[in-house]
Amino acid sequence: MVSSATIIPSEVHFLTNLGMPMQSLDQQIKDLKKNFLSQLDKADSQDALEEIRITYLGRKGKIADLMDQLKNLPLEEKKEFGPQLNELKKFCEITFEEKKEHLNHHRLRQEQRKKEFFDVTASLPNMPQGSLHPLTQLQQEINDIFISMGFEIAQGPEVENERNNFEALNIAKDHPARDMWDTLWLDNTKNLLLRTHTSSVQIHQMEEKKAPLAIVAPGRCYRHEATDATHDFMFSQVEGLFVDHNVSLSNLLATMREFMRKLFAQKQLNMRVRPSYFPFVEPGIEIDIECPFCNHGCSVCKYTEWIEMCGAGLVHPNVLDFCGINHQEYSGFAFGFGLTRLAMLKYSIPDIRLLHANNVEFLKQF
Ligand code: FA5
Repeated sequence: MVSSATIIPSEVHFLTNLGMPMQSLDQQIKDLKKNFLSQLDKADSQDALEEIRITYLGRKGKIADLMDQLKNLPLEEKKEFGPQLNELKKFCEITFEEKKEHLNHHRLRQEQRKKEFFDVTASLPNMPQGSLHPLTQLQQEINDIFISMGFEIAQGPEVENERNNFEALNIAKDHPARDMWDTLWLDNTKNLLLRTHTSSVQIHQMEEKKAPLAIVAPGRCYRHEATDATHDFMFSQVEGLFVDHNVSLSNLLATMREFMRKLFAQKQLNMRVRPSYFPFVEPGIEIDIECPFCNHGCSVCKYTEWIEMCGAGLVHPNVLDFCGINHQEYSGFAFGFGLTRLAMLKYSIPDIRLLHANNVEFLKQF
């Protein structure tokens, strides 16, 4: 039994009402703070908060109780614990107010939500929606058709060198056929240019993959040309290339026929083949299709009932050899058509320049 006369203040500061020594004040401050925070954390209503306020911060609360007991301490210890208790009180008051504000905010949000009615079945107001550019739409459609026929989609650089754009395609430096492709040169000394056709992708693909090969390469081309309703300085083409044993013109025509049938929604369009000249194919042809928009002539086909579709032919032996493919063993067909011109046909676009004019009114139609 410890009597009050034997108490050494610095060791045991308080007596219970049974005369038992209590924890040191230091420990009580720590415990109080811990319990206060833990109860505050759990409080989820204004009532629970009010209870905590009364228990800890009220006039007869735990902090007030500790303050009371401070009076009985010797001066030295008052000096030590006084500021600590003040700090504890301030800390508890601030933390309490923060929690109160947080709960208030939360309650307001809940009430707000209850008031708001969210109708998941309501239809949206007329919101402006973006869409893919018509050229992109058509390119994706064409890619899908060729993929379904077993072709791979390939790409090549738009900045090319003279070798890939001309020489490898059997168009030597002084070849008169170069006039067919008015070229935008980037750097004459390094022979850099903007590719004039996607046929340069043939060279990359054949040199890289050799034979057999079945690729389709959509992409932008550039020409040093004056523009009008059907000619642009920048336009898109789609190149096709198939190399294997015994490839013939029949394979080319069957591929083109199937492609047209799929593109123009199962319509059986007649094809017309005309001889033509491109240095990188032999023989060279041009393929026309029956106009899909009329029976007896219209403004799209310029009343001829035929529309020029693409340049094509069997890959020239010189081109195969240049790319390291033995022309005695392999043969191939190639075709190249204007994607931009096809988009004009499909969507009845009267002027090619509309396609990159960034005119929202025009683009909204697709
Ligand atoms: C060529 O570019 C050949 N490379 C096509 C080819 C590939 C032939 C494989 C044989 C084998 P051409 O210059 O005709 O050919 O262009 C092909 C298509 O590109 C044209 O039919 C046309 O649709 C489109 N085109 C050409 N110049 C322009 C232009 N300035 N603006 C818009 N489209 C164009």
